[in-house]
Amino acid sequence: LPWVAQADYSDIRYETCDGIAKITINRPERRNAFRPETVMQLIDAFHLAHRDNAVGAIILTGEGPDAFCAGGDQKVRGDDGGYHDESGTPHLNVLDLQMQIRRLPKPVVAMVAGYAIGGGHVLHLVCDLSIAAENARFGQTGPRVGSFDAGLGAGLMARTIGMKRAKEIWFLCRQYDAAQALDWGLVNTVVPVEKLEEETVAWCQEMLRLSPMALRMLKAGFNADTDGLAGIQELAGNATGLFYMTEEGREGRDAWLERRPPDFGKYRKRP
Ligand code: 2NE
Repeated sequence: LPWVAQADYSDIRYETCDGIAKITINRPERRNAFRPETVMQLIDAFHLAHRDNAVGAIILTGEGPDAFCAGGDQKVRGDDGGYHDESGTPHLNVLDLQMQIRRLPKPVVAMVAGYAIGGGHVLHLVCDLSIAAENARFGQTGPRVGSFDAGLGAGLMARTIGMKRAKEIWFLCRQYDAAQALDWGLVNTVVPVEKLEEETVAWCQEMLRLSPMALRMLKAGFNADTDGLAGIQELAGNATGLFYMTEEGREGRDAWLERRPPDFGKYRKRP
């Protein structure tokens, strides 16, 4: 697609075209590992895609054929409980990014070539769909490099592929190829690397032809139990939005504005 750059970032690219936003982690010299600045820029770009009425589907990917993302940048990991940004402040905020992807009411598709490892593997996991190239390799390394994601990284993985497989991935820190990932239901499809973007865009275009409200409600519904009350809140907020579009919902507002008692008696008590 003729992508159009929409913002200027150091660590990522944010582009749009025909209703699709593409967010690319652009640190190929570090296998697209993220540092605090990368995560802040990703949060900013996802916010742009969220707010853009013209965007109906979002692709998350990494620059180049070698890596989707190799997780947290171990070269800026400090001794004081975080990854250091350029000012020396320890933080990472990648868990905020994970939740942002889940709460964002539009489908997010991971487009994975090469390594999706560590925190990078969790990023593809939290996306709604994952399209993998034949050269994709998946895995966690936390227990080897002195880290872990016992939140969505563990729990959502178990819900996605089953408890035994999720424990194997985390407890053994092996790498898995694209065929294995497909067999386990960790990705939706596998295509040759040169077809990866074409296929991912085709999936996005297929979703763009469907009802955005239906997709929004379904995404909130799929996430609701895993996200607990916050997940129900997302689903409930969408339901309130739909209720506001009904005559019954408007009657309450209008009655209050007109300083009269509301007349809800005229609305059906549906079976
Ligand atoms: C990804 C992998 C398997 C690729 O291997 P290979 O052989 O293709 O490349 P190589 O030579 O290892 O890496 C290429 C360059 O990228 C850097 C490397 O250091 C190297 O640069 P030079 O040293 O030659 O200049 N690079 C790769 N990954 C990096 C990283 N994560 N941080 C900084 N630089 C990195 C192989 O590179 C690999 O195993 N990478 C490490 C994967 C890893 O352990 N990630 C962190 C997991 S912990 C995490 O992400 C996390 C979490 O557990 C909880 C919360 C938040 C984050």
